Amino acid sequence: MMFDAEKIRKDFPILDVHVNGKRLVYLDNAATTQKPKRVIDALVKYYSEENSNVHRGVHFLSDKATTLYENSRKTIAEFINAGKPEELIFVRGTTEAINLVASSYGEVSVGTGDEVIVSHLEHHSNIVPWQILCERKGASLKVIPVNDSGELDIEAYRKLLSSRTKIVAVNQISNSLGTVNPVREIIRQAHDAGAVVLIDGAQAVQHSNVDVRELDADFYAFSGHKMYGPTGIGILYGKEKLLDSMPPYQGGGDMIKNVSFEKTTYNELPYKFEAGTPDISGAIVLSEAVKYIKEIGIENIAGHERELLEYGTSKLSEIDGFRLVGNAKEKASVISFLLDGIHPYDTGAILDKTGIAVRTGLHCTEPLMKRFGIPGTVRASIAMYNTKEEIDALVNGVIKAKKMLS
Ligand code: 7TS
Repeated sequence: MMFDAEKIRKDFPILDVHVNGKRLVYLDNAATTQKPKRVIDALVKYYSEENSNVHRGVHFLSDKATTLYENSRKTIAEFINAGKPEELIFVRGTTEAINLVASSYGEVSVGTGDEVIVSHLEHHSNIVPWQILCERKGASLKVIPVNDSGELDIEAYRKLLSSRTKIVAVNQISNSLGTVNPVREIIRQAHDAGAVVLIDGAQAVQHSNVDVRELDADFYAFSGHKMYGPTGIGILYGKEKLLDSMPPYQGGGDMIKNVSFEKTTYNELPYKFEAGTPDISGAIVLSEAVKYIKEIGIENIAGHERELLEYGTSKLSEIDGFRLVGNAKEKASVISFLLDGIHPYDTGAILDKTGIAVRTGLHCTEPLMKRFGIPGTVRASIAMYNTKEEIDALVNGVIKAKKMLS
């Protein structure tokens, strides 16, 4: 298929919105992506024709909702090449997925004097749950350092690994800088040391081909809303053997086999980790987003985004006083930058006046910003529906902001 961003744009109703009298240029895709009409329609269809609770009733609609919910699990499992649909747990998002692992797997695997390794590139949601765990267990948190280009120091990582290391948790693609981390290598080395690995794929599944079995990831987490799906739904993938060995994360309906006041027994995977009524509509609609991505082709999406990333980086770099933050050799979809002497928030506010949506600030990566000694960045993040014209608009907006603010 020939990639045609203009054609794709027509699938996203919100891209016709005007902001401050200007056509919206949406470059805040790392925060959340917009939704194609078929995803929106699937949500309306669910509540108009299919709504019921799952795994409960004997009636027609309950059966229908359950089938759609479980089919969705299959579609998403295939998308990341999981071994079995049962290895996918529906959660609220990446944050909840990481908390589940830190809380449940952490409970049985981490003890006093043990170590958990994260990287300096992590989102707060892949730092704080591990800190809480380490505090509770008397374990310590170790950090893989990052170089001036925003790449992980793999040699230093090798030295951090030891028999004390129980868990390594890193992202596949950095939300702040766009660095693509060598996760296959990170996983291999962790396994050699006897540790398990959680990959935060929140910024990876929508930009690159993810194969959890090829990576040999033990856990893999991502959010529906960053991959053209709804908010409130995400996935925790875990190897069956690990998930089976873990205690429940939350107690309630659906996660049990039998309940008595003397002894309760737990349900099998994946239900053991899905207490209570889940986000049924979210789970079903997420598979619609996955089908959409598959039809367009993740390689086509990645190719288009790479072109825009290179074009934007080179155009912006021509601007006097432009400073790119993060120039890793392997990068995806994120241009983080500063203008000399200008606060990122001010640049973002001027861009907003011209209809351009970017994010400014710390991007939930405060330790990383501290490492670079900066108050944050302006971040333009690219999705499949962005165009060269929009990148030109960003470049012109940045030139304008610079003139107005310096
Ligand atoms: N991990 C990474 C790498 C992320 O980029 C984010 C969200 C999360 C975890 C948390 O995901 P959630 O869906 O559970 O909230 N990142 C961003 C961002 O870059 N701007 O806003 C949210």
